[in-house]
Amino acid sequence: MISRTRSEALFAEALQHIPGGVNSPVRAFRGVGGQPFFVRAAKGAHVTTVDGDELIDYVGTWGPAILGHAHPKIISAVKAAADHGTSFGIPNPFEVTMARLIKSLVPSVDKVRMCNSGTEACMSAIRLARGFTRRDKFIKFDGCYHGHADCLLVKAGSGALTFGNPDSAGVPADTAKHTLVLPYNDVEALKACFAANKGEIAAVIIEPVPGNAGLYLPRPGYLEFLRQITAEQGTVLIFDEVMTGFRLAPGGAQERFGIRPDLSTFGKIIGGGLPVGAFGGRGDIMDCLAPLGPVYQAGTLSGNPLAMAAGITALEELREGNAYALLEAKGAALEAGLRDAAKSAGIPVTFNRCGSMFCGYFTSEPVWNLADAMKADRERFKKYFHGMLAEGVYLAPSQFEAGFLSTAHTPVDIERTVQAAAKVMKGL
Ligand code: KE4
Repeated sequence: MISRTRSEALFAEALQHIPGGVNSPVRAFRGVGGQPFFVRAAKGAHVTTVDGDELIDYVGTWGPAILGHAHPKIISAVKAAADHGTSFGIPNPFEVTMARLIKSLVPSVDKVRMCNSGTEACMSAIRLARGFTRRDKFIKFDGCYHGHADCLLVKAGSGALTFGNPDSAGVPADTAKHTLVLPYNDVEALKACFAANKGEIAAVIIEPVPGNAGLYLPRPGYLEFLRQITAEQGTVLIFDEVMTGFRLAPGGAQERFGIRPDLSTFGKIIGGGLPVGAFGGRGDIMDCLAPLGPVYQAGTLSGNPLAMAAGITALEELREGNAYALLEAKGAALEAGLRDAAKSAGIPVTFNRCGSMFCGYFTSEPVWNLADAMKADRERFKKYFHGMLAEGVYLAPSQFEAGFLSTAHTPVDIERTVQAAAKVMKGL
C-alpha cells in the first residue's frame, strides 16, 4: 500500500480552497474512487508522492513527459532562459526557432501560431476555419476531446445530423447547435451528415488516434475517406494532434497515417511540460489570422520564452536520438507483458496501442469507438487501478484515458509493471 497521510491532509485543505480540490477534474480520481495522492517531485519515469512513495508513472502529465520527467537538458534550458526573464510580450528568438522546428517536422504546416493550451489551439483553429469558409457548422466525434471551449463541450443531438446538445452547464444551446457530433470510425454517418448539410460545414476536427476515451484506432481507410470528403466539400480538415503530435512519429499521427490535414493543433510535448498550445497549417488559411486577416486570436503569454526553450529542447532531443524506435519497442514489450498477464489471470482485456500510447479495456469485445469503450467493465478497472497503485504503478485514473510511455521507462520498469499486473489481475 502507499501511505497517504500527507496527501490526505493536503487534499482536505485543497477542498477548502479549490473546487473539488483539483485544478483539473480528471485529477480528482472520480473515475476510480478514493482520493488523489499529491506529488512532491518527478524524475524520469517515476513520480515521488509527498508521502515518500515512488511510483512508475504511465500518465506522464497526460503526454508532455515523452522524455520522462525533469529531463536534464530541458531543466537546464528553462533555467538558462529564466536568467534572461520569464516573459516579454515582445517577439523573442525562441518563437522563430519553435515555428521553424514545427514546420520542419510537420510538412502540412506552412505557418503556425503559438498559444497557451490545447484548448486555445482547438478553439482558435475552429474559429479560423469558420472565418476562412464563412460557414458556422462543424463536425466533431463522440469520445474525442478537444479542450473545454463552449462549442466543443457538446454531445450528439437527437439525431447526429441535427443540432448538438450542450455537454456542460453554461454552454448556450445556441452555441451548441452548430456542432454536429458523429460516431468515430463511421463512414456512412459522415456521408449522411455532409449530404444533410451541403455547403454548410466549415470544419471537421478529429483526434486521428482518439486518446480521450481510452485509446482506439482509425479503421483502415477511415482517415483517407475523411480527407477526401472534406476536400470535395471545401471543409477544413483539422487534426487535433495535441496528444499525438510529435509522439506517434516525428510528424505526429499525420505522418504515421500519411494524411495531410488543412490545419493541425498541437500542445503538450512542444512545451516540454510548460503551458503551451499551437495551431498551424495551410498558409492561405493561417493568413486569415490577425494582424494579417479578419480572424482575431491573441495571448499574453503566447510564445513564452520558458515554454519555447523547454519545447525546443524536447523536440531537438526527440529528433537527435532514436526515440521513436525506443518508444515502439517499449510499447510492444508492455503490450506483450500485459496481454500475457490478462491471459494467465483469465481476465478478458482488449488492449489497444499505437506506439507509446495505450489503453487496456476490461472487455472481450474489440474497441473501435466510444460505444465499444462504454461496454468495458469500469468496476473491474477501478479495482485494477487501485491494485496497481498499491504495487507502485500509477495508471491514468480513468478507464477513459490513455496511458503514455516515455523514453525514460526502463525494461525494469516494464517488467515490474507486468509482474504487478499479473498479481493484481488474479485478484479481479
Ligand atoms: P489542454 O487545454 O488541456 O492543454 O488541451 C486540451 C486537449 C485538446 N486535445 C486533445 C487531443 C487533448 O488530449 C487535450 C487534453 N488532454 C487531457 C487528457 N485527457 C488533459 C488532461 C486534463 O484535462 O487535465
